[in-house]
Amino acid sequence: MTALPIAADVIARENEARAKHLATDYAALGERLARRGVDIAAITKKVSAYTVAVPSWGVGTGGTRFARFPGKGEPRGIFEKLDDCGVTQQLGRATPRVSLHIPWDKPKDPAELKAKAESLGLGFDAMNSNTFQDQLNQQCSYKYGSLSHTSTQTRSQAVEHNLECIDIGKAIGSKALTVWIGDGSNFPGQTNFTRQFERYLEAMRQIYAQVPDDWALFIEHKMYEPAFYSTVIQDWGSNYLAVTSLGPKAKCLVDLGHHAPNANIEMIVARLIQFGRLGGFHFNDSKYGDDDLDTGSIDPFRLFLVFNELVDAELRDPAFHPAHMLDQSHNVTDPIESLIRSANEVRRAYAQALLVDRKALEGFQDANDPLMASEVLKDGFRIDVEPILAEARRQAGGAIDPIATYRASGYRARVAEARPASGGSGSGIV
Ligand code: LRH
Ligand code: MN
Ligand code: MN
Repeated sequence: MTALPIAADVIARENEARAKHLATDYAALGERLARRGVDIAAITKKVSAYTVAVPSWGVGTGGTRFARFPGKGEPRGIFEKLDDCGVTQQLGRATPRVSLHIPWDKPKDPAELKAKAESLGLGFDAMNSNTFQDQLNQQCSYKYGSLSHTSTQTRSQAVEHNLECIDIGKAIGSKALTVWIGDGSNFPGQTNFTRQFERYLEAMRQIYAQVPDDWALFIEHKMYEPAFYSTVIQDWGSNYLAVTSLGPKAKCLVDLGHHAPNANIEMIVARLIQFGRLGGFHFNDSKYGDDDLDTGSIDPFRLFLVFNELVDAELRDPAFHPAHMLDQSHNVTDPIESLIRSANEVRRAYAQALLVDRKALEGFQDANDPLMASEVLKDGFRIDVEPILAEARRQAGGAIDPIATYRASGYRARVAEARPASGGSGSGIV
């Protein structure tokens, strides 16, 4: 068993400096919540159990199509990416699983990869296939599409790639495959919408047939990019049509950044839940498009509203467990810090949603009292739940202030010595 990346005494020292203030703040919040009949320990327990997966590609500095400005000590391969994910989990205690992207993370030996992850206290989340790029020595190009391509040979190649992702996933203990394709068109008339969607569905049926019974097949929609006129699975409507025509293992995946700026995402979430087709999330935040900014950094209220729907659903059906993952691109921050902070934002939204007085809310909704219904909902959002989040980390062996502790640990400087700088120009999300 390899040692965890951050020395235990650094965490202990940093926690000691903050423990007294946390205890005071936690007790004060506990008292405030008790007045409303809420047991803070029960909320803390729920928050502790609430985890979110991190994307392997999130630990490298991202980029735009204009440039990429790499940070120091960037991971050079999946093993180093796992080390960085190990730091995120060790300090934040909210991210115990990693989601792989193939072929970016294709392991030579899946068993070795699994052992490495286990040594860091990590497991694997959904597998992500990639038919939106051409790889070196690839036989057919995806320039004009992949699963919906006009050529049978290209579609077969894309299907085979997805089947390979399932095989790798089986070997490392994953339980889901996420398919996002960039297929679409750039010009009206370039493609026939109907025939293109038929080809996509036919290819997806071949993949679906090979999805193990205890797995889920997530389909991710995205409004545009790289195709700028039309995209095959452009919104939750096409996504819903696809999953319902495939079968019960297929579910819709909602990436928060993949909608038009004013779309009512929380309502989309509610609809998909109601009809049993919400599979999971890619959390991030955005201002203009698929900006992939840190979760909760632009519009934390919207994140809260999404969680309001999730908590509502959880109360109706305790077996409701959609998949949660961060999917964001870190261009100007240390990715480890962004991931820790973003996972905390997800937990914050969850805790705030748990604090909404649902009985009162329902009463005001039924009485057609919009002002009070809105007040009751916002009341959950206004509560500063940070002491709950910090206490959940502390109880789990993490850091009370994970970012300060990360900085104090000197991890980035240490890996910067061991990992030479990677290339800076060009575009890319990894
Ligand atoms: C597409 C996307 C999708 C990919 C990831 C790298 O924009 O959100 O989830 O797999 O980016
Ligand atoms: Mn995504
Ligand atoms: Mn995206």
